[in-house]
Amino acid sequence: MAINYQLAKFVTSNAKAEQVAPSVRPEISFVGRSNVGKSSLMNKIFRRKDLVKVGGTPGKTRQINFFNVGDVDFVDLPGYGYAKVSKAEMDAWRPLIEGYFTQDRKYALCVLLVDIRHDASPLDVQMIEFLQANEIPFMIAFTKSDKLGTNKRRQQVASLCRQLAVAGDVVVVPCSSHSGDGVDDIRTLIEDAVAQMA
Ligand SMILES: Nc1nc2c(ncn2[C@@H]2O[C@H](COP(=O)(O)OP(=O)(O)OP(=O)(O)O)[C@@H](O)[C@H]2O)c(=O)[nH]1
Ligand SMILES: [Mg+2]
Repeated sequence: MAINYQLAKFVTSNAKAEQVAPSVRPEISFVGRSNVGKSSLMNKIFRRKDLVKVGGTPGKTRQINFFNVGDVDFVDLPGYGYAKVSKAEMDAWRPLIEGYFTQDRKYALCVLLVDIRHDASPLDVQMIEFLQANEIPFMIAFTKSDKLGTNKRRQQVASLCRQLAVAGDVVVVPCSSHSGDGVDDIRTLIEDAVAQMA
């Protein structure tokens, strides 16, 4: 099913998981470390410059932000693991993300983002375990691929798959919101996931 991204619009921000409205359409969510490029990838997928707020300062997205695109909802979740904030702020993401993923919702696909340049963090591993334990369908997007050459990119994908202990059936896509690398593949995976829910 093709998604008409021209329809993309902001719906609402929720500061608490309990405030989130019941789910009525398939949802595509974006989760990952602070500054990994979640909001940028959403804009790229939507073919919009700044519908989703992109941060110069990590920790920009601190709420659950909902966007609607016709028959599909998109969810920008707060980034985790940004150390240069207070302890209270540092852990603020946990009840939001865990609260969001343990509701009775139409989880079509979670896009878990990991920076292709860096080692995976223990929180990335925990997030994968959490998604698997809750039976949330997910894929992994290795972001900022424009920052590496072809060989290094391939090496990092292999290395990160080992670090994250991803099984063979988990789809991984190197991508870049700057060059557009991998973005069409992610759009196709989203459309397939939505079609599966019908
Ligand atoms: N080179 C490069 N930079 C990127 C890419 N995607 C995002 N960035 C940059 O990375 C920074 C963070 O991007 P965001 O999209 O705000 O990241 P986020 O994951 O939404 O961050 P939080 O909301 O803080 O969790 C910005 O300065 C972006 O311009 C990419 O594909 N390539
Ligand atoms: Mg963001």
